[in-house]
Amino acid sequence: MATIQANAYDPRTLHLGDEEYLRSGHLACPGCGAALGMRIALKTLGEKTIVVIPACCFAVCVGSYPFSAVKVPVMNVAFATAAISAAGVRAGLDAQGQSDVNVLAWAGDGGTFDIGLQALSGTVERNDNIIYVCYDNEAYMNTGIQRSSATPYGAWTTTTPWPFPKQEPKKDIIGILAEHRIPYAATASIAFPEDFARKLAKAKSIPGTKFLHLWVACPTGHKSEERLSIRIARLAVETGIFPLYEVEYGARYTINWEPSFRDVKEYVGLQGRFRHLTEEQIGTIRSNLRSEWKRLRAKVRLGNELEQEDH
Ligand SMILES: Cc1ncc(C[n+]2csc(CCOP(=O)(O)OP(=O)(O)O)c2C)c(N)n1
Ligand SMILES: [Mg+2]
Repeated sequence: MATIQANAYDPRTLHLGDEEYLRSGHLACPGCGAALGMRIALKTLGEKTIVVIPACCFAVCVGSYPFSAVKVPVMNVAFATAAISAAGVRAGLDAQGQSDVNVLAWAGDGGTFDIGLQALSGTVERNDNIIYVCYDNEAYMNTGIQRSSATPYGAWTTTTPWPFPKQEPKKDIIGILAEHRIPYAATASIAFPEDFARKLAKAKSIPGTKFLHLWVACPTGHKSEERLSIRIARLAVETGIFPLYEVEYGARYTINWEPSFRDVKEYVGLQGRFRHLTEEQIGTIRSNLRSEWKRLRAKVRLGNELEQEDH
């Protein structure tokens, strides 16, 4: 039965090994959450992995040919094509009988929520056997911090400058993918590496398309201190702004971490992109958060009901 497995994982169970697949000397900014995410992802998936990266910060982080900061093969592809390019790599590997090689699409929020969504939708609909990780820094960071549909309400970006911060809420990407009846979709955070690693390992074991939505801190774009990246990522979860949960076949929802619901002021207060927010706007974030959690808990209940009816 799909019950809430609140705070279900044990941090002591994380054994990722000593092997590093993301070398020091990569070109990520100090405090970059995506670099930490890639480090954890490759340690979990291992050397039999091919990474497909569209235009995004990470295409830069890896370095330019003939150099690479990543120890496994990397393919750089056009902005909108992460999912279908990864599916193509998968098809080639399968044709060669190399079905034990993981194909990891690693794309930003702009390349996933916006420009790559159509290709991703097609890949999920065909259920191509890839792991897709969207590292979400909540804007088009590589080209100078432009708003994406993953940018949260109230955030400053260069295209939502003060006094006109973003007015629209963040797009519910997991909801969209769940409605495709994707075998596995989950959110994850760099501040919860055990949970992220477990989800990657689970994704690896399931055939078909798997989607992970990884929240990452971005000191450059969020106007935050580099040393606070993990604290901010943790607060995104603990305030309830970024819930950790997973969905199987679009129906079975499981909340993986029950937050302490710390006040959102703690989270926004550490990021310059929210510095202009009024009390009223912070109140709007609080009430949006409450209604999002109601929706999420309703989805968990619906999943439970459907499962009980099936038995
Ligand atoms: C078709 C196309 N349009 C625009 C660009 C320019 N471009 C390169 S990276 C990027 C931003 C990507 O944003 P996101 O996917 O969120 O990744 P991030 O840079 O934040 O890591 C843009 C707009 C491009 N390379 N190709
Ligand atoms: Mg981005």
